[in-house]
Amino acid sequence: MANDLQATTKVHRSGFVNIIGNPNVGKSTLMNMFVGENLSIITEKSQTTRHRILGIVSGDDFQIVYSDTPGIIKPKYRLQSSMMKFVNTAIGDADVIVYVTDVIEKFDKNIEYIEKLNNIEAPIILVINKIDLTNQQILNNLVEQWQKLLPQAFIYPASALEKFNLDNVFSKILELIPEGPAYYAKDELTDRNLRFFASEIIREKILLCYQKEIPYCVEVSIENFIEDKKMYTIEAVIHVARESQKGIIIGQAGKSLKRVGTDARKDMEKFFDKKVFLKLFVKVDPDWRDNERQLKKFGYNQD
Ligand SMILES: Nc1nc2c(ncn2[C@@H]2O[C@H](COP(=O)(O)OP(=O)(O)OP(=O)(O)O)[C@@H](O)[C@H]2O)c(=O)[nH]1
Ligand SMILES: [Mg+2]
Repeated sequence: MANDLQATTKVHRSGFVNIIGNPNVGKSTLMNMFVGENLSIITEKSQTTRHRILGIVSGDDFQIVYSDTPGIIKPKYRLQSSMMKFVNTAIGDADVIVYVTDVIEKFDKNIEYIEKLNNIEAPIILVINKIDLTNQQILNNLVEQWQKLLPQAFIYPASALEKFNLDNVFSKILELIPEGPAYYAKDELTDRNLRFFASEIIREKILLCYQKEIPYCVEVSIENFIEDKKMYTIEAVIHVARESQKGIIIGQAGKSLKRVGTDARKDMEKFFDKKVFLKLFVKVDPDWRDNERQLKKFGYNQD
């Protein structure tokens, strides 16, 4: 009887925990570690993440809806403006903000954004990431600087890669999210579909295989995704902004494209736990990064 009463009066907490910060500081690594799945692609190149991607973690009495977001940049073309819209929306609808910095970037980089954070109501957890790359003295200094910059933030030095101190960040998040119902079914992991993950896996391989500006001029769309009991047949188009980039993507005797295809297929088979037949095409869409219609098609809404 007493147990029944306890069960019915148990509080349920839920909230949007939005992960924000400059490029390359480890936002996606952090979200993947919290969710326990590789939902977001991770590379050592900045601007790897282009979308807002949800990762959901549920327990009996809580649901945390994480948002991974693109790194904060000053937009130079429309694609980047859309990426920054995702960040701004995430700042606006957060129950808790996890602002990620690392031990490499200057603590006062992007000072305007930090001032913006000082004026919002949502509680802020500041994660100083990659502490595996520094020593205690440098870290103590950094913590001190951040305390001055963001006095209301709860500061946690951590290493997302080495899962150091993440349990304490998680406990703080649980403490800070408000009482509320589950927003998603308890067994849901993300808001994204299989097509999205297929396109991101291909984009990750492009980020890894090509140098300089090439990955930044590329978008991937899934034109066909046929789900069979035994295998997925996926047809994807790699869009480039200029004719000369098409040749680079394909490579000599098609070698580069073949490598992207093989690496992406292997990762997809792991991620989907299915055999995958992947067909890649390359298409020139002149200056797609500034073309509103194209950007909409790729899931970057301007409004
Ligand atoms: N040494 C170390 N490297 C890390 C840590 N966390 C992430 N990294 C590395 O930092 C690089 C960037 O990680 P991401 O998670 O892609 O960073 P991000 O902030 O999501 O980057 P964008 O999406 O480009 O804004 C990758 O090479 C990661 O492996 C960490 O705790 N320690
Ligand atoms: Mg990222």
